[in-house]
Amino acid sequence: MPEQRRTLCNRDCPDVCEIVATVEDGRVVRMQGAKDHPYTRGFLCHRTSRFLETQYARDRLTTPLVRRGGGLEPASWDEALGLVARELLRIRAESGPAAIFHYRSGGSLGLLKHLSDYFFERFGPVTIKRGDICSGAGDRAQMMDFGIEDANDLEDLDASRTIVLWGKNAVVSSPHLLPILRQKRDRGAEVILIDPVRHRTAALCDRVLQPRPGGDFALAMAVLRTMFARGWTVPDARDFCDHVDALEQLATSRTLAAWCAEADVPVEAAEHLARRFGPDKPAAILVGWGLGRRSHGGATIRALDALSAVSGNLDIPGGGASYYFKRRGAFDLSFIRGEAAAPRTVCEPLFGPELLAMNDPPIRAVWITAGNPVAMLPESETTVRALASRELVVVVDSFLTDTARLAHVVLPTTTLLEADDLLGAYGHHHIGVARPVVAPPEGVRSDLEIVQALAERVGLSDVLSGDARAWQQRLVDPMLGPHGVTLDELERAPRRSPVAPRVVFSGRRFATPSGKVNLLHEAPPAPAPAPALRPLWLMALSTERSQSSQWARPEAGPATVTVHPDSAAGVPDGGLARLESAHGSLVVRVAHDADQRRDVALMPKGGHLRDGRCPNALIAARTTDLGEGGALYDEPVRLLAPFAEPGNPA
Ligand SMILES: Nc1nc2c(c(=O)[nH]1)N[C@H]1C(S)=C(S)[C@@H](COP(=O)(O)OP(=O)(O)OC[C@H]3O[C@@H](n4cnc5c(=O)[nH]c(N)nc54)[C@H](O)[C@@H]3O)O[C@H]1N2
Ligand SMILES: Nc1nc2c(c(=O)[nH]1)N[C@H]1C(S)=C(S)[C@@H](COP(=O)(O)OP(=O)(O)OC[C@H]3O[C@@H](n4cnc5c(=O)[nH]c(N)nc54)[C@H](O)[C@@H]3O)O[C@H]1N2
Ligand code: SF4
Ligand SMILES: [Mo]
Repeated sequence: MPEQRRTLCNRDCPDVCEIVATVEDGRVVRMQGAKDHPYTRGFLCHRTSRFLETQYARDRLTTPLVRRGGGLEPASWDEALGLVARELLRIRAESGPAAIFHYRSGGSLGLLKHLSDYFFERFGPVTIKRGDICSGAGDRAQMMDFGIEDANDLEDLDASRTIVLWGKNAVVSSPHLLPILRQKRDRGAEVILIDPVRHRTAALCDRVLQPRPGGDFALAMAVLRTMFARGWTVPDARDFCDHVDALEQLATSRTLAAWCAEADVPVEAAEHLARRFGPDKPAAILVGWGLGRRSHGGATIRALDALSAVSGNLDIPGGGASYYFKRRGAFDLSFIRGEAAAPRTVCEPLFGPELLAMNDPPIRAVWITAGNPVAMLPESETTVRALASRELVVVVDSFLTDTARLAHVVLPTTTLLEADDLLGAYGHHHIGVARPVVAPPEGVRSDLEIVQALAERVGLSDVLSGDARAWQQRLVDPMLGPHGVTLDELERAPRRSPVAPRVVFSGRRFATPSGKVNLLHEAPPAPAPAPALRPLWLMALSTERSQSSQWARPEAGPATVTVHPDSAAGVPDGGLARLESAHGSLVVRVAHDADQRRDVALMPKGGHLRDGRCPNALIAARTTDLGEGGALYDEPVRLLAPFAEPGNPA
């Protein structure tokens, strides 16, 4: 008899959907979105709709692998974990725990994944990562400005007259926002997209601006200048913001035309925005994640925060500068000290270069879980060199990724259909429990079971004892207990977090040292045009076909690079070319798109290095101005006909 079982999607995605899985004879035969979940609304995205091919893929790992001679060979758990425990104990004894690096990324957003951090903190504390490849700049920007980072309820958009998608491709990266946007638009809200890239989300917007990449700071200043000039900022801004005068000075230090030229948008567009944030408020900014991934991404997001604040939109219903829903806010993780305890940290976007350079002691062992740094962090070849030269690399994953291929030990783990975990979303305020809808295949263990088995072998079994449910209880009770919310209740159905605000800054309370918004008042350098030699900015962006490096279906052949026809270096639509940066080159297939800017080359993120499809093979490791994020979209590239390269006939 087929049976329907529910769980939550644990992928690194703002939506955290509720999945209804149909299970027959212990096998999932169908996945659908829950109809009664307020955000899932009965549908799943492209990548997760096709997840069963991944779940039952022939190349899924179901046994540990250990490197013998040159290759990775199947081994028992006892052998694999015995080896890892011995080596970790030896390295810790010889060089101290700082010689061990624990790296965890966002393969699963389950809260219990933090227990891997906890184990290594108790075993060490060991070296951990700092900064954040994804959102480091934006996180830091909002913390500086507001002292906390959280977002208004999506329902609060009911009150918005304008919704600005500032650098956000909802169709691809957050599809469950679409029904909400459509509904608000039907009710009269104007939806404005500001993105250098023309993408499918544009079809759903009333206005689309395509500024210069990194031109958003200038655009925000153009809007602010107009608002100051017309008296559209709120008169009591000084009561709740520091540095209003300095911000006004900055915004008025250049003409409207000059700011707009720097942003590469028409003056009329800036004036329209000023009106929407001023007399026509409320205007909500849904701040995307992409615009922060630039050298001055922190300053850009601070400029949007400032615009929201002095225009009087930040603290009112229908306003806000919403970037990140505080997904961990409902759970107690205070027993993990993280950076406060770590002897040393590795900056995530500089993973490869820092690993190679670290001394005293050098990093000798790396444990990687829920991440694929070779494919997803910049400078893939440096990451490869860094990992290939360590004594011990352990990777916990379900597949033999570009990273796992370099490991000495690979430990097979559970998928999203097998997860037993807690989840909060970074795109809405619902929280809940992911329940395994099927048991993992024989030979596969959860991250928790893996670190527990390791803990037993290194004399720390008491530290991690307790099953998944006991740990869930431990994370839930301290925070939700006082609100009368229990784990049992969360198991029955996801619900809105009782600790989430509806309008974060209503009451104008800020957690900054002065209690006021800390307005930015200095300009970063203007975005430079791409150099003449390599005139295109490489933007490797989310595609609906993959979750970062996890593809719904494996893709073969050269990756597609989309450019304006005038920027194709004479390569015809559909033709092959070489895409070259200062770091390397890839053979790609060129697609023409006359709707794109002439200064960008677009490519899907997440391509695999071994298939020659990895954009990070071309991208230098560099950080953002704030928060040690990855400045991933600031790499200049050019297209060359492939036969232009000697020894490489097309
Ligand atoms: N299908 C799919 N969905 C995903 C993911 C995936 O890999 N595939 N990844 C997930 C992850 S890891 C995350 S962090 C989230 C968010 O995933 P992101 O990929 O960050 O999603 P968006 O913020 O929607 O898209 C980034 C947008 O920022 C724009 N952008 C880049 N530079 C600039 C700029 O200078 N100015 C402006 N205005 N815009 C700019 C890009 O053109 C792009 O449209 O979504 C998740 N959702
Ligand atoms: N050039 C370029 N690079 C980028 C980006 C970009 O836009 N352009 N985007 C960046 C962003 S936003 C992000 S968030 C990062 C993402 O970078 P990563 O987090 O490294 O991305 P994934 O490819 O999703 O890797 C996650 C791995 O976790 C595994 N996994 C899934 N579930 C589990 C689990 O429960 N346990 C364990 N142990 N493993 C699991 C998956 O099989 C997968 O191999 O990449 C960044 N890299
Ligand atoms: S990846 Fe995102 S949109 Fe897709 S099912 Fe999971 S939570 Fe929903
Ligand atoms: Mo991300």
